[in-house]
Order: sequence, then structure tokens, then C-alpha cells
Amino acid sequence: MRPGDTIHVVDSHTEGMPTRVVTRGFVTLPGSDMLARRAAFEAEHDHLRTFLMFEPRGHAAMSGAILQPPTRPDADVAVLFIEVSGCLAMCGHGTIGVATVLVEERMVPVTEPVTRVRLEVPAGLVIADVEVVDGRARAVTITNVPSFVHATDVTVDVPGHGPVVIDVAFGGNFYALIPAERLGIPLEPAREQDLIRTGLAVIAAADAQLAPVHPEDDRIRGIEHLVVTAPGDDGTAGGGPVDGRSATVIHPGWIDRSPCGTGTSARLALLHHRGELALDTPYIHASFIDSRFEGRISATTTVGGHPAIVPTIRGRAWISGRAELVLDPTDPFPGGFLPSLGRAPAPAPAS
Ligand code: PYC
Repeated sequence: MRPGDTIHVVDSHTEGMPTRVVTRGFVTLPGSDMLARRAAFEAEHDHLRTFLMFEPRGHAAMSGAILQPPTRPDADVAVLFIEVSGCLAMCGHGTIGVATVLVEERMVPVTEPVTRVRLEVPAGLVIADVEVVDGRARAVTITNVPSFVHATDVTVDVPGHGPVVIDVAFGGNFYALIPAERLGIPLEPAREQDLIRTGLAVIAAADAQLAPVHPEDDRIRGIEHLVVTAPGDDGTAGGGPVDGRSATVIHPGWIDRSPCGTGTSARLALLHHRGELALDTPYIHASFIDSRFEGRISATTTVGGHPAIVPTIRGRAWISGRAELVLDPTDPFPGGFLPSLGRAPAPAPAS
């Protein structure tokens, strides 16, 4: 971002988790697919990510998406997911936010009762079926990329915590999964900082010791997320019964406010692997703030010769604002800052 540039964004949130969608004002990235474009973005444009995600324009749990023309003929729109942590291969809440914005801003042809949008993301092709009533997006069901279990019951040595047993599954990103009971921290908002601190230590240990690589594309690798799981309950707190609860801790230090679409997909793959969830059975997954996604396994498949599932995730998003972001030449924080994550103000790129 340079003085004189104007970036158009539509802000939304998916079950409490923001997606700032860049709709205009950014170049088409070079690259023959979205993973190549992600690499080009990281090399040349990362200052735009910090401009959009960090304070004072964003915050420590900010998330976003940059729209691009697709590189493949079976997609309508391509999406690059950006966050405070970097660029993701896939983001479930972000896809639901993007599909809602595309429909409500009339950026795709809209049909009722369902508008289908085919989205090219770095991890592959994701289909979004948007339920439309009177021109408004009421809910979105995404059919995610195939998801699979990478490892079960592995012991990792977590400095300061000792050995812990985790599972690792892929749901668009690689996830470590661990029951909250085993971590010894309840899924209560008041324990947010404890979950983040211990969760980050588990993520670092899991990544260092397991270093998973996607069997069909080695540009997708590594663990930066931990799903801390808890069982379902009858929802006496108010939102109705749930099949499972979770808090997804994300590098470098925040918790997803939504039930995390890719984390839910990883959890569905693990449940199926253990024989605990059959095909086409709804699984209500509640977030840290008690917002919900409905997950389902729509089919089984293989990835690199290994058993995998095709997950669908249904959730809701709401547009919360439209803005033109500009950079004043005298603004001392062109790259933003995040004191809570130890990120000092970034220098401006050379003009
Ligand atoms: O919903 O997949 C998701 C997600 C990933 C990181 C934050 N949310």
C-alpha cells in the first residue's frame, strides 16, 4: 500500500469471526495457480496484509480475503486468504464471508433460492452454495477440499508442559487436535490467555516434531493451528444442543471466534477415522464464543492414496461495513503494528 492507492473493502463476520474482503484496488498476482500467487504475494505484497490486518486498521484476531480472477476454468472467483498470522491455504469462515459478500454486493449472478459460487483457493476448489432470500444471503454451505487424518495418538514433547498426546488432521490447513481435558484448561473465555500460551507451545512442538506435508502438493505444509476439543452437551446455556465444542488456537496468538471451518473439517476427518461419525450426519460444532457451524461428511475419497472425506460446513455471515482505505503520506504506521503479538510498527516499502 502506497500513498495515493485506494483499496475497497467489504467487512463481514462469519459467526463472530471477521473477514475483510478486498473487492477492488489490488493488482492481479502473477502465478499459474493460487499457491504460486500466494508465494508472489508473500514475496512482494506482505505490507498490504499488515496494512489491512494489523492495528490501527485491524486487530489481533483480524482476518481477510483478497479477490482475484481465477486461474482455472472451473472457478468463478479466486481468493487469497490473509490474516494477522500470514496467508492460509484455506479458510472456512473466510469462504463463507466471501460468498456472502459476492452475493449481497451482486458481484456474481444471483439466483434464488440457492446461488452456487465456485471458489479457487490455494488448497483447491471450494464450492459455496449460498441460500438467498429476497436478495440476502441467509446461510452458506461450503464443500471443502478433501480432508484426512495425518497421525493419531502421537506424543510430542512440549517445553514447559511435558509430553502430550495429540492427533493431526488436514482440513484445508494442517491441525493438531487435543481434548481440553488432556491439556488441563477448560474452554472458557476467561481462560483465553492460558489456552493461547499453552496452545502455541503445543503447535510449535507438533510442527517441529511432525512437520506434515500435503501428499499431493508439498507447498502445503506445517502446523500453525490447534483445535482444543470438548464433547457435546445439551446446550442449557442457551444456544441448543451441540455435538462438540472447540477453541482453535492460531499462530501467532489468537483464538478463532467462529468454530473454524477448516478446523471443523479436520475434526470431522478424525471422527470418521475413529468410526464416530457416519456419512451425511449433521455435526453441530460450537466455537469459543458459542457460535455454531453445521458440519457433515458428504462423501469419502482419497488423497495421495490415503482415505479422506469431503466435508461440508454450513454457517452464516453478515456484512458489517464498506470502506475505501487510503494511506496518508504522513501516516507513521503504513504497515500497522500489533503490540499484543510483539509486532513493532513495520517500515514503509520503498516507493
Ligand atoms: O474458518 O477455516 C477457518 C479459519 C482458519 C483460520 C481462522 N478461521
